[in-house]
Amino acid sequence: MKIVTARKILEANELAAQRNRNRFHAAGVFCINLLGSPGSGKTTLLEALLRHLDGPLAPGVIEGDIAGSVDAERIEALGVPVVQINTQGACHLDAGMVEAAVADLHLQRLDLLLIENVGNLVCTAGFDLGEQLRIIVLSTSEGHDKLIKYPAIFRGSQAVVVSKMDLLPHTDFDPRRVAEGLRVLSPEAAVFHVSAVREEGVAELARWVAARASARSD
Ligand SMILES: Nc1nc2c(ncn2[C@@H]2O[C@H](COP(=O)(O)OP(=O)(O)O)[C@@H](O)[C@H]2O)c(=O)[nH]1
Ligand SMILES: [Mg+2]
Repeated sequence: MKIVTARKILEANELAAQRNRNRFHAAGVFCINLLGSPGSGKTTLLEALLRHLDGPLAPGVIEGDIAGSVDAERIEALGVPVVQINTQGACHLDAGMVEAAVADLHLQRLDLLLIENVGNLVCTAGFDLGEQLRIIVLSTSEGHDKLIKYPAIFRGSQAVVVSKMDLLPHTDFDPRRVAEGLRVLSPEAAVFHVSAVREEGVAELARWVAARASARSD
């Protein structure tokens, strides 16, 4: 019987992530891993962000889902190159899946690659995809206690988008608790308060993403 340990899987992932990083670097592509719970608003945020990134940055998207292609269809409708990964049950993307998907994108034509990970706050945290930046989307309807319950994913993120701010008056979500949690888990993380449906806070996030992307390519 052959037993493959989690350590070996993670080592293989790290090698694939490094290959992805090298390819992104060679092609001048800035890569973002977008994380969050199912339904936190990742795709809606991506759509809004893509509408605001109408400057010189050419974007491409990888959509990660267990099954289906509804999110990729939403991105395709915006005229943005997109590849859908179906993980067929796996609760996270890994670097090998991204490596395979990238083969279907013309990396040389892109400046920015946005990867929407599978909706999950646990498994996604442990798999480097070769990205330069992790952004986590936390919606006001999920509760501010998620930083206490899922610290690893917040510890590894450089930005938190508090989404669905339009719903704030209908919830007990306290944005100050997010700031408090981040002071411990990721003090340097940027925080954005966004309502994608009202297009509020999106321009600020788009400017920050564009600045980070161009800083890396200088
Ligand atoms: N009220 C409100 N609803 C939102 C917002 N963003 C997304 N939603 C809704 O939340 C649900 C899940 O959104 P989606 O973007 O598909 O989430 P994902 O599963 O994280 O990609 C959909 O019904 C969206 O219309 C927002 O800013 N405000
Ligand atoms: Mg989605």
